[in-house]
Amino acid sequence: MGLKKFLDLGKQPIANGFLYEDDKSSEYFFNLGVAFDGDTKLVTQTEYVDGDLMFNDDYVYRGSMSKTMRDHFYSLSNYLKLAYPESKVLEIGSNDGVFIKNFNPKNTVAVEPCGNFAKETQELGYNTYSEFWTQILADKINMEHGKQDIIFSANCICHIPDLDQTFKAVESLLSKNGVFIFEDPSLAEVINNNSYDQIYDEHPHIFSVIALDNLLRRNGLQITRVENLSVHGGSNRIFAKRIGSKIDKTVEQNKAYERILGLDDLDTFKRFAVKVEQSKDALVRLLTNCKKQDKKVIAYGATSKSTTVFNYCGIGPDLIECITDTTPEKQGKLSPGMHIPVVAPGNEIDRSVDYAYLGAWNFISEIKDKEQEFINRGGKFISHVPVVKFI
Ligand code: DWN
Repeated sequence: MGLKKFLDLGKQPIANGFLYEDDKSSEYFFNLGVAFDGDTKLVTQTEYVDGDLMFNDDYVYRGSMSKTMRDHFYSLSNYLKLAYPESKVLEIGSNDGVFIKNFNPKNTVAVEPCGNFAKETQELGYNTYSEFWTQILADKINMEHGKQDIIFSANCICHIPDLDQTFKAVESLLSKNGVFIFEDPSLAEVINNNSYDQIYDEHPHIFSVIALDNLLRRNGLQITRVENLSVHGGSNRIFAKRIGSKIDKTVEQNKAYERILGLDDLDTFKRFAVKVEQSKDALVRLLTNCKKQDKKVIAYGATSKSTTVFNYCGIGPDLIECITDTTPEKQGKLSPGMHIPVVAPGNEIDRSVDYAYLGAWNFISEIKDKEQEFINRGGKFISHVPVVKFI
């Protein structure tokens, strides 16, 4: 059956390519098409962006910027230390160390292609390889540090175009009873929430458990457990081991649920594409009405996700005045493609703001807790997930 394109999100920039005024003329764009592979059931992009354009020494996304994610990785680390004591731990895509910092550097290896973040963990004493994950790197780590008992990766495996090479390299570096644990956004939740904004250059694939098991199995691994997580709008934590290991019931439960949703069927994605277009129309209509009523609208969280939404919907500074974001590396720059100014948030949302579009809708509880004053004075959030609405 091969690859069938079902969605066109148009011309898109590098999702984390925040830029200065002077850089506008050299901004890079690509066509964001999304397809279904009838053979493996993988949802993937029609064109992959070169890794060096996205993950380099200027990378700006810091995993440690939200309390939700700091807590998430802290509790996972505690669990892993108890469940797999004395293990050698390798992390693929260690970012600013938000996960690996919970471990003793002695028994860890970190892999992070973005040099700015690799330097941070290296300086803290963690063996950090500032390279992309490849078989060559896995062989080098094997020579220098030996086989690994836990290979962990959060929000990174779905960033890598070549999954066969990725999984083969993992399999080659795992110790005999080693476990590969990785978490990424769940395709089931993307379909349930109409969260098409999970798709951008850095996410060449959105994984179902069905597709992952097909891909892992042809590379000597199989899924042994699946945990459904609430983070990042709904993610799956996949536990994989060598073929022949014990499989628990969560694997078949998740696959059965995905079959009910139709994640193994192209028609499901064709229906999703129609809903995505309806979401775009509704969001533009709502923001245009706000503008007509002279309301001040900002965005909250200069996310990769909002890059997809703003560029797909054609939302620029005429509809959204600015974006607030806590990440120092994004502040003072313009958002990719649509060039909305990114500013540092004050202690609370400015009193002149009527509405705040939630670029970081995945952190809604944390944000609501912080922004009680805005809510109490009648300020409203806007989200397109799962449907366009005021909150
Ligand atoms: O996989 C990826 C995920 C995990 O993170 C990457 N490819 C890139 C990135 O995607 P994102 O930018 O959509 O992620 P977040 O975690 O939704 O980004 C939240 C943004 O919002 C950060 O820039 C921090 C900011 N923020 C804020 O300004 N105030 C977040 C919170 C909670 C806040 O209160």
